[in-house]
Amino acid sequence: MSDTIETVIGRRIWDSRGRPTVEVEIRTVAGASGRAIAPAGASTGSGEALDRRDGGAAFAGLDVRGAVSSVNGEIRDALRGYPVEDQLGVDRALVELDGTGNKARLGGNALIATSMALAHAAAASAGLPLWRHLAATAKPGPLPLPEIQILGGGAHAARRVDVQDFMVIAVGAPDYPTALDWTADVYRAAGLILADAGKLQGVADEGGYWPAFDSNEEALDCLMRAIEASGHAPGDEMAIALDIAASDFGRGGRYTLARDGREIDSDGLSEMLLGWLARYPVVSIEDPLAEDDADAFARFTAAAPPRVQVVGDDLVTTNAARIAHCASLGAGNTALIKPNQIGTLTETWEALETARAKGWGAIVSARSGETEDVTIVHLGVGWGIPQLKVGSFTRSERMAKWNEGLRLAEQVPTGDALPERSAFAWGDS
Ligand code: 2PG
Ligand code: MG
Repeated sequence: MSDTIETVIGRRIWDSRGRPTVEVEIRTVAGASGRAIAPAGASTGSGEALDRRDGGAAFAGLDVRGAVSSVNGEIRDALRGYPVEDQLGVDRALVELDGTGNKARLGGNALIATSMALAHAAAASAGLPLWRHLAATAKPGPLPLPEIQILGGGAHAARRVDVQDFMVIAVGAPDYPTALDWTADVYRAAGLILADAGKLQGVADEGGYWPAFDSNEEALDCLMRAIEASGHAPGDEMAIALDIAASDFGRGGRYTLARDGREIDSDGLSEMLLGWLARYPVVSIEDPLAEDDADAFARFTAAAPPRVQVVGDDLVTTNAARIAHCASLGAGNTALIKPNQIGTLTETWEALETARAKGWGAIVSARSGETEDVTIVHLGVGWGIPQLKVGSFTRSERMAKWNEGLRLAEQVPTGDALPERSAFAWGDS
């Protein structure tokens, strides 16, 4: 007989920005339990499931007592007695119980923590690691290729530079541990370069250096110098990835570049970014245009060199219908997959499957507000998602995830191997 949900416990805990967040623990009748924590974005897309906050004076209105009460009330009452392995049924029940289009009533944070906790509880009940339990619906992949932040800007660093994430991808690394080793080299080199130049301001929300630069290009040049100083060949071994997060500084086809002190239109922004793609070894660029600028996004995708993957984050918000729509426009060729953008694991899976059916690449991603929760690493491995984006190479909420990958490498049949080149939406770099 199958194991069933005995109880659901909501708990108010704290994230990496020192803000309250929702943890959910699910216990089964047979004595298994699973736990998961909702992350939180800062540069959120308008199509995301609502991260429900209390408002009011406490913690700048960001408390989550309402969402936690919903878990300990309505959600607990609705889920008691469900078979623990019925992820689809439970996720459907959660969506119906909420009853809104964007999970606003119960809260996307309450729902995703519950949905992920169920997967953990089901894995525990079956005596399996989470990645193996998830792999029931997919071929467990190799370890995903890390995309790691070196410099942080945009909404994560008080807009010191416009671009949000300056990252590296160890495209030439033979395996997952080596990709981390090489990134550690670049991270260290960047720190020394910034300190020498007197340009180190602190660390941004995801742990990347927060540089005191006066232009986006200065940040790109610093990243290039760090790659060179690390001894890993720019382009062949260590490539650049950018998250422009353009929805944060543009709307209605107008973009304000705070650091460069000018306003430009969609074509102007595209031209500037295409110039960077021509001058620097970039293989991935995320949200180059704003979420309300899908036609320009499509023109940019067509104009970008074939070696560059064009990633939709705010544009598609882990939403199968939005991914299908953007694919039909040719806006982007890779989906960022963030479970809390959509609110349940089942809908996250649907977004991934839609991306795959459309021939898109996929990157599973953390948020800028994170915790010790490592569920997304198991999703990456269990569902065979070829890339993983977690933030920088410092701070425990980030390292917990990179380190979980090292542990999973000991368990998966493919060991520490990385995906074949054909798994990426970029060509030869
Ligand atoms: C993004 C994420 C992670 P946030 O834009 O891709 O870098 O940021 O969680 O703030 O949306
Ligand atoms: Mg993004």
